[in-house]
Amino acid sequence: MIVFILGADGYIGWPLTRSFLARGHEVIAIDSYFRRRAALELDCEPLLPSPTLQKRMTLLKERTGLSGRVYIGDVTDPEFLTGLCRRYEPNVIVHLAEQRAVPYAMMNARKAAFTLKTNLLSTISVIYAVIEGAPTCHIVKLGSLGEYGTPNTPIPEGFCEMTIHGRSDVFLFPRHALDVYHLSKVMDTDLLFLFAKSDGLAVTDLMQGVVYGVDDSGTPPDLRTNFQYDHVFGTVLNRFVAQAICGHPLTVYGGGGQMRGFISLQDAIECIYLAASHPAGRGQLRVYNQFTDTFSVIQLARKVQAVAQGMGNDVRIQRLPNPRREGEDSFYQPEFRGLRELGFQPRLLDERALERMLRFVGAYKTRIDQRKILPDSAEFAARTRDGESPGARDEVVVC
Ligand code: USQ
Repeated sequence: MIVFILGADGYIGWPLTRSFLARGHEVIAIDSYFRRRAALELDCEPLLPSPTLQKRMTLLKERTGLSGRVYIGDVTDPEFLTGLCRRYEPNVIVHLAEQRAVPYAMMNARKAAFTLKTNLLSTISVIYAVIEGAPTCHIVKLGSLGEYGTPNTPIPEGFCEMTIHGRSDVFLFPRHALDVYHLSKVMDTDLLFLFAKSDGLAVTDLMQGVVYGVDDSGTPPDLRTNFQYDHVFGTVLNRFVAQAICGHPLTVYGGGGQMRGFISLQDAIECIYLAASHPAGRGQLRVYNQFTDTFSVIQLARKVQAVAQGMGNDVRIQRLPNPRREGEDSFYQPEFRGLRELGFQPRLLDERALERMLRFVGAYKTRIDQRKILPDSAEFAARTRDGESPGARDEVVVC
């Protein structure tokens, strides 16, 4: 297959690029370096220094003989992407090139607008690039489980049948995004659904849970993907692991009853690969939920605490005022069938997986900068509903 990976410099994008290349596909790796620049601007640089995408591709070729083409450019520019589609006629476009951090989108109006603009314009640009440059290309789009919110019903994979006054039809399952980032993903899905119907596009929208994990499967250090533990780009489990290693209390927001789906980096790559190699039909928006486990945040913190303590670390858990508006202690039951039917075999988050992460991050302990774990008190207070700062509530240590 000829595969475009948009967002190839990212946490998922780079190992996904390696994975497609290793399986013999032709890869065009595209990135704008937005996350690199934003991390620099916000002083939230990742744990591992990573060479540029161009440099990593060169290193990969030197070490393994595998090689893909790299383009640095902005995929919200339709001419850029359409030009590349006409030139290479890809079979698949994997679209990961979005602003993906909830805290970033919550920082201020400019960043909220940037998130909406980047995510929607990149999606419409992908749609037109396919229509004008590669009409049979399958679009694989990274959506988010958070598009659904936490309804008090099981969450089907994208669609549900409704009967109103005795008449039935199939609809996109109602989405209840609770923040601007997730709302941008809802609107992405609506755009893709529209053009699947109107222009016969083949689309897979992957409703992915929170991704965790490290690039530890024998990858040389300068070819590893990044690992963020900071308060903007770090996702919760990666953050807890870094916190356990450096002796910072695990930062549970609110009561910790927020439920989420989780998936490891390796499994996320496997799922994207499976979806890409089993295309959706023309005119079809196919939706898969993509996660392997569900936990509440406090359950996750307790798991990390137990395993890290077993490895000799002293780990406390701290409840902080929640800087987000999100439901706690909700019913949460997303369905997970489609990817299994394609042959996916999930690896669950068990003690061994946590131990591996802790060991990997532990090797970089001296690089963890504790100042990046939380925003300063004023910024934190500005983000919480009632203006509480981390110091404003007595520290609660739960065991
Ligand atoms: N949380 C804490 N403490 C922390 C960080 C997070 O309690 O130090 C909580 C948050 O309040 C939230 C949960 O952990 O309830 C997950 O937060 P997160 O930052 O790990 O993940 P989230 O903001 O939900 O977004 C991430 C990715 C996003 C992806 C999404 C999948 O950044 O790109 O779409 O996971 S999902 O959450 O299933 O929608």
